[in-house]
Amino acid sequence: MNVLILGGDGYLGWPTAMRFASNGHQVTVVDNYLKRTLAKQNKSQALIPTPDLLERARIFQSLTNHQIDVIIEDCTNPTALNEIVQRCRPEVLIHYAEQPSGPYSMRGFEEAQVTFNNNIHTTFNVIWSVIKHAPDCHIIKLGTMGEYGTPNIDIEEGWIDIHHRGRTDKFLYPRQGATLYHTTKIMDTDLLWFYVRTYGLKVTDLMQGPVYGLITEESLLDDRLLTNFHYDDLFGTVLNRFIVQAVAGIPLTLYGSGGQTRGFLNIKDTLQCLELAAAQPVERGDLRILNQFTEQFSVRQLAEQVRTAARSSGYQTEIQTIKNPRKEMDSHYFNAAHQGLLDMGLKPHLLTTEIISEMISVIAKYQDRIDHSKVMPRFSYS
Ligand code: USQ
Repeated sequence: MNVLILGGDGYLGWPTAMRFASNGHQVTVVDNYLKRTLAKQNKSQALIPTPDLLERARIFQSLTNHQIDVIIEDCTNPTALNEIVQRCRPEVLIHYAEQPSGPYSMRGFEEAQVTFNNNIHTTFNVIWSVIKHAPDCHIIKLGTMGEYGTPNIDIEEGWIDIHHRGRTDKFLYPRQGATLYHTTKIMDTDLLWFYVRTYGLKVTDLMQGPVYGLITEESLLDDRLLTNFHYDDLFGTVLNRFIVQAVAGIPLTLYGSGGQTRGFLNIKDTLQCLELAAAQPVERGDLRILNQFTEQFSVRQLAEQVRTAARSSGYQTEIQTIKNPRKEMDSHYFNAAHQGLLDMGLKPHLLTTEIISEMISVIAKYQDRIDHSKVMPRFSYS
């Protein structure tokens, strides 16, 4: 397949590019280094030094003979994106090119504006470039479980039947994000659904939970192929943060009561999900929504699991409850369906002491680079 990956420099984009190239697909990645730039501006650089995309593609090719074409471009520029899609004529377009941090999007006007402009304009441009130049292309869009929020009822997989005054219809499941970032993802889904209905696009929207991990089959070839791994308060996801904290001897930062429950998955399973979605495309005029996680935990359960694993690896880890810097429910009902990807063939890598210990051993190699000043929340909007 001819696969175009937008956001190919990111935490998920680069491992996805390597996986699709390893599987023999023709892969082009596009990125404008927005995340690297924001991370630098916010003193939130990744733990592991990662060469730029051109260099990583060169290293990957020298080790595997698989080519990844790199384009440095801003997807909010419609002319540029149009040209790329016209030239590549992708059969699959994977859209990761978004500002991915909830806390960053809540920091102030400028951060909100960057998030809003980047995410909404990129999705809009993706839609129009596909309509114009590759109408049969399957768009795979990374959404988030946070689009649903934490409602006091079961979360379905994208859709819900509503019975009202004796009549029934099917609608998008109600959504309510807890940050502007999550809200932009809701707006993306609305845009995609509108254009699927009116122009017959082919779209899979993946509602992904927080991802953890950094090891993939391809990263094992060379540490320079490891992903951009963040552990700071803005760009680090919770389990990745806890593991870095354990290695650095910092008590695990449990926000509030720690009852926040989410659906989590290993980065290895993100790659599997993308492979499955691409191999099983939808028909024109279909919006398929899949809930992309493998198991749900409260953050307190996660902290306890990390503490146990870290202690077995010789780290004297403690858990510290701190005032929640975010505005979110930290004690709530959460029960989300996630059968779709399992039915498509997903074989989950569940969270075990071994998986945490494996992560600890990679992170320990870089422990001198852990900057303690980036770990505690640097601002609050609660
Ligand atoms: N949390 C802590 N301690 C920490 C960091 C986080 O208790 O040190 C808590 C947060 O308060 C939150 C939960 O852990 O309740 C998850 O936080 P997170 O930073 O791992 O995840 P979140 O901000 O929701 O965003 C991440 C990704 C985002 C993705 C989302 C999926 O950054 O791109 O869309 O996970 S989901 O959470 O399902 O919306």
